[in-house]
This record gives sequence, C-alpha cells and structure tokens, in this order.
Amino acid sequence: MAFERLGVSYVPKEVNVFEPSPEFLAANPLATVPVLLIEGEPLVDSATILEVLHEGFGERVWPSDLEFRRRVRAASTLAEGVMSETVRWFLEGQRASPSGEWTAEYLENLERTLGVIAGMAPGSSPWIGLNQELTQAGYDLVVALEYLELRLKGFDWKARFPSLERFLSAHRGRPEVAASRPPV
Ligand SMILES: N[C@@H](CCC(=O)N[C@@H](CS)C(=O)NCC(=O)O)C(=O)O
Repeated sequence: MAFERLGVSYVPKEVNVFEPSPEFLAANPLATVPVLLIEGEPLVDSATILEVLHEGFGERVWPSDLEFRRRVRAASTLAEGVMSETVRWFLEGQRASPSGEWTAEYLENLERTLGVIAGMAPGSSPWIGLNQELTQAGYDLVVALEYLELRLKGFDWKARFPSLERFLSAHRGRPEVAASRPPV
C-alpha cells in the first residue's frame, strides 16, 4: 500500500507463510511477511520497510512535524498491534489444542486496543492529515480493520465500535487500498 501511495514501482510476489519455500526462507529466516527485496537484498518487517521507504523516497511516509510524527507513530503502533494480536489469536486457534486462556487474553487485548482507537476519533488526526489524506497510521488502521473482518468473524467489532466501521467504509475504496488488497 505504501508503494502504491508513493508511486514506487514494485513487483508483488505471493508466498505461503505456512508452507514456506526454501527461496522464501533464504530471504527471511523468520518465515514472516512482508519481505522487501531491494536489488536481491532482503528487508524484513513492515516497520523497517516503511522506515527505508521514508528515507529513500523523500520523507513521505511520516510527517515532518516532530510532534505530529510522534502522534502518528503512536497511533500506527496501536493499529499494527491490532494486527499482531489478531495473528496471535488466529495462530493459537490453528493449534491441535488451542489454549482458551491465551485466546481469551488476545481477545481482551484486541478489545481494549480497539476501544482506545475508537476513543481517538478515527475520522480525524492523527489518522487523517491536514490535507484530509490518510496518514501512515490511517493506512495501518484500514489494513487492521480489513484483517479483523477476514479473521475475527465471531467478534462483532462493528457493532461495538461503529466509528471504526465508518472509518473503514470511508477509506477502503481508495485506489491504493484496492490495488494492494490480496486476492480472495
Ligand atoms: N511485525 C512484523 C509482523 C510480521 C508477521 O507476523 N506477519 C504475519 C502475517 S499473517 C506472518 O507472516 N505470519 C506467519 C507466521 O507467523 O507463521 C511486521 O510488521 O512485518
């Protein structure tokens, strides 16, 4: 999505993280996505990739105003946390004997964090910038909410947090969002 919004050309490649190929493991021994290959050299972890994009493509990922940047990064970290907590919940559920204690804890963390994000008025700063465009935190929140939709079908976060559903509806149709959405 960052490539799309920055207008950086890239070649997407789908991988199956649950059945990693030797080629994929050579690029990322941790067997997680995303991985960016720059001239064959791997860069792992979305936050690191964003950092490199920010520095390499005209400091356009994070706001230049330091106070605003701190607020956007704090919000971005919460949205990323929603994704990683959902991944943990999902992976635990895939085990032969999932721990009810762990899955309940992940869900509690998710609910608490979504409550904090909903309390931060997702239709405004730091999710939205001065020019009414999404900030990096705003993009992260769109992805996090679409990921919740995909994975957490039993948890009705839309009823619990209507402002989050409104935020997702308002921004999910953006071309850069649609262009980077994985195939169903
Ligand atoms: N903090 C990392 C998280 C990476 C991550 O957990 N990716 C998931 C995406 S579903 C993954 O590859 N999971 C595969 C696995 O854990 O086996 C990032 O932002 O890049």
